[in-house]
Amino acid sequence: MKLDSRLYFITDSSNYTEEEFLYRVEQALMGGVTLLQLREKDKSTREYIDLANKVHILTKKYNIPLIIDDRVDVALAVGAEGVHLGQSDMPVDIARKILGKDFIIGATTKTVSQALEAYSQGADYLGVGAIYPTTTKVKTVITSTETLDAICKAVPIPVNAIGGLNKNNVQVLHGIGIAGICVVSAIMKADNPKAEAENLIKLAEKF
Ligand code: TZP
Ligand code: MG
Repeated sequence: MKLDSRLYFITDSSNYTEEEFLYRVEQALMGGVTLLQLREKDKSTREYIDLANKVHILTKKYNIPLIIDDRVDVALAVGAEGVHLGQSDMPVDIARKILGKDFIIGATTKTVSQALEAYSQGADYLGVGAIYPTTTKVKTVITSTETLDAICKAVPIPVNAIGGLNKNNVQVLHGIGIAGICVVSAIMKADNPKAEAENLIKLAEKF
C-alpha cells in the first residue's frame, strides 16, 4: 500500500466501549483518513493484539494502512502494514532489520538531528510535534513551526505535524513542507467523526 499521510488519524480507545470505538474508527475511515494508527498505552499484549485485529478488518475494507504504535511484536502478530516508534521505543534500524524493507516504519522526532538519525536508519516518515498543547495523554513538549520547517527541509521523507491540530488551526502550517497532519482528538472526540475527517482532508489536501 502506498504511503499517503495527508490525514493521519491516531486512535485513542480510552473512554469508549469497544463497539463505540470501532464505530468511530469506521466513520473516520469513511470520511477519508489516509493513514491510521492504533495507539494503545494501557492494554496488555493480548488485548492490544485483539483490538488491532478488529481495527485491521476495518482498515483493510477501506484499503488504508494500519500502523501500530510502539510495538513491533504486535505489528507483526496482526500483519499490520506498519509500526510507529518513539525515541524510547525500539531503534528504527533494528526494527527495519526485523520487519524488512516493505514494512512502513514511522518515527517521532523533535529535532533536526533526531530526524536525520531516523531517516538514516530507514524510517519511511516522521511525526513532529507537539505543535500545539494537546489534551491527549502523552509526554511531549512543544515543537516550534521553525523546527518543523527545518526538519522538512533536512529529510527527503514525508513529515507530519502533530499535536493539538484541528480544522481551526492547521492553516498555520501552510507554506511548511509537511506531507500531512496527525490528529487524535479532532476526529476521535468529534460529534461526527466522519464529517470531521471530511473537513480535515479538504484542508490537508492543500499541503
Ligand atoms: N505526540 C505528540 S502530540 C500527540 C502525540 C501522540 C497527541 C496528539 O493528540 P491531539 O489530540 O491530536 O492533540
Ligand atoms: Mg511510542
